[in-house]
Amino acid sequence: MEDTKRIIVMENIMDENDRISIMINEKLSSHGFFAINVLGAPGIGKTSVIKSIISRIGDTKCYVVEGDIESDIDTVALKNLGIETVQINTHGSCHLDAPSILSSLPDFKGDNGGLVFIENIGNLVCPAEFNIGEHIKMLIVSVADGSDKPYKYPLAFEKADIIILNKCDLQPYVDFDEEYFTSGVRALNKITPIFKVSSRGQTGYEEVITWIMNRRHIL
Ligand SMILES: Nc1nc2c(ncn2[C@@H]2O[C@H](COP(=O)(O)OP(=O)(O)O)[C@@H](O)[C@H]2O)c(=O)[nH]1
Ligand SMILES: [Mg+2]
Repeated sequence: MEDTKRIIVMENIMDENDRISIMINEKLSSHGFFAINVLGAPGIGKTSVIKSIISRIGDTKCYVVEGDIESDIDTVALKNLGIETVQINTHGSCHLDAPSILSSLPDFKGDNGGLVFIENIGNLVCPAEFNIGEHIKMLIVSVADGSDKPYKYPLAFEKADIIILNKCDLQPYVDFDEEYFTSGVRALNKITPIFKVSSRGQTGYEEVITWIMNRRHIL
């Protein structure tokens, strides 16, 4: 009996989250903004990838919403680069949800469209379960963290619209089995592109930018 009640409550929370997520998505789209939900484990390079993309995106207006359990370290670093950034601290919660994004969005006054990056909490599990108004989910993984992640955390790989394989500069020094990794991804997700980059060496980003800009114009 207790178990049954728990499932119903969870469904209601998800329904409410999805309702707000649709509202956010409509607001973003009506202002010409394309939102990217950036997912990945702690330290995988989410902030580094966001910085690398924004530094190459030219005149396109960009905002970042930074999700962290505590601290504003990434927000301070992004603001120091001149990037407009809003901090959300969840104080323990392992994912961002739609209500927290709704109350943190800029008003977009005077903007003529652009990109919103939402850096989710560092975690490969819960953030994949919650829509937060995004147009696409970008999953960041790294060669330094093992090739078994698609097998262990399938939902994140199933839901990703784009996968960035970061820290490729470290590939000669780690035993990353690329074939095993790719087979694991393809068993879950036949179409999502996998882009190999190094945020340290700033390699591989041209293809990522082209893909994002094309996708932005399709949606
Ligand atoms: N060698 C190497 N280090 C990287 C790369 N990308 C990020 N890092 C380092 O990984 C650490 C975590 O990066 P960060 O972007 O803060 O990860 P986040 O916690 O996912 O946002 C930092 O010390 C970065 O300098 C990369 O492509 N190569
Ligand atoms: Mg970060």
